[in-house]
This record gives sequence, C-alpha cells and structure tokens, in this order.
Amino acid sequence: MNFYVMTLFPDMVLNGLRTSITGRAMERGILNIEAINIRDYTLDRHLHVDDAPYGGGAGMVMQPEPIWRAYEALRERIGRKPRVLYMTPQGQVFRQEIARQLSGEEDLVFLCGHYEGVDERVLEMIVTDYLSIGDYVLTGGELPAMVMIDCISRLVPGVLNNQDSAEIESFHDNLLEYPQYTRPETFMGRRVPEVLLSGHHANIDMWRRQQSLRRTAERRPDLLTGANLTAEDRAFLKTCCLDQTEKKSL
Ligand code: 9D3
Repeated sequence: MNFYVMTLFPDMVLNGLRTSITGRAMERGILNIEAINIRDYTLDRHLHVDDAPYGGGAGMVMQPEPIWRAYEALRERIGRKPRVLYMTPQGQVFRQEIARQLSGEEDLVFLCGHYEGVDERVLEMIVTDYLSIGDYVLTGGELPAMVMIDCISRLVPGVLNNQDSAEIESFHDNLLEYPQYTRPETFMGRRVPEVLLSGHHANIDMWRRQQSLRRTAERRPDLLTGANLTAEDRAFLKTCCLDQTEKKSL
C-alpha cells in the first residue's frame, strides 16, 4: 500500500513513521510511505507557499498553486486519481471502521494544512475526504496523518506478525481487554490472581470475560450499548457494578 503525505514538514512525518512496525513494513516493501514537500512545487522565487487571507484577518493561508502542482505531479506519476484525505478539525472523526475501509485502497494521499488553513479552491478540486482525529486543537495536520497511517498500516496484510493479526480478526464484543500479568508471581507484595496460576482454562476464560465486562462498565460504559452480551454477562454486570448497568438499562 502507498501512503503519500503532502506537507511542509516532510522530516517530521518520515522520522515518526520509519521507527517501529511501520518502519519495518517499509523496509520489507509492504508499505511505501513518501513525504511530498509542498514547498518543492512553489513557483514563487522566494519559495513562499502562503499569503495573507483575502478579506483580512490574522495569519496566513496556504496558496492553492503549490498544492495543485504537487497533486498533479503525483497523479501523473501513479497514473490514477487517488483518494485525497484532508486533515482538518472540521472533518469526520476518524474511527476504526474508517481505517478498515481505507485499508482497502492501493494509494492514499494525506494533505496536511498549517497556518490558518488552505485556500478553499484547491480543496474543492482535489479532496475526497475531510478527516479529524478528535475534538482538540493541534498545530497542523502532520500528527493526525501519522496517527491514521499507523492505524491503517496494521490492517494491511503482512504488516503485523501472524499472532497479532489473528487478534484483529477475532470477535471482541466491543469490550475492553482483561488485565495481563507476567513473572514474578509476587511483585512488591502483590500476587498474580490465583485463577491464572491454576491451569483451569474454563475458569480462566470466565475470569477474563468478567474482568472485561467490569472494566468496560467502569471505564467506558458508553461501549456497553453496542456490546453483544449474553444473559450470563448481564447477570454478572448486575452483581458487580449495578450503577453502570442501571445507567445503560441492561
Ligand atoms: C485559525 C485556527 N483555528 C481556529 C480556532 C482553526 C484551526 C485550524 C487548524 C485549528 C487548528 C488547526 C490545526 N489542526 C489541524 O490541522 C488538524 C487537527 C486538529 O487540530 N485536531 C484534530 N484533528 C485534526 S486533523 C488536522
């Protein structure tokens, strides 16, 4: 899969993604992540890429021409019209379901804005999707693009190892994960829960399910609405955390 990030800060994006799992996938040729420096496409002799807003107001607006020229060069090189995702706090909030859909594309272009924004005309001409990562204010679209690339990458076949990939497929019921423990059995006086040392797999599975249910009720009660709960699950929730279950009318 090919990711193209149109940005004024190409090093920021590449330095962040060449580490860890995405970096390994790039080395192995499963992912191609390119940063396209918008400044390389300016025709301004001082290499300016922004100017004051028409109508007045504070700050600077990114000009349409360098962005359009960068896009056209890319479109000609790859020989097709890719989906172009504009990173903007005004976009649809990115979720796992959107990542799943986008992971089916061969090419994705991320357009990162800075300053007070991007000239509206070039957005109308090239953008196919407007996406945000949540309701808080950042300084630009680079971190959102990196977040989305990280998230989409792990859905691309071959990027994760087999064991981690299997987890993506498995049915998680919209619940939070149960707590994990490893050696030693006692750490600063705290024991690992006895059931996990028992070797009794049915009991371990039940304990883990109950931990997931309790944890979700306590930390993310909003998720329980969409969870696929058995009669046994509901009965357990009533005994362990009545407050939350009443709220969600289980
Ligand atoms: C003139 C600046 N703002 C008015 C309050 C609007 C604004 C525009 C651009 C605020 C921040 C930014 C920079 N942010 C992004 O480009 C961005 C972003 C974000 O800030 N939060 C969540 N998702 C995203 S995606 C792109």
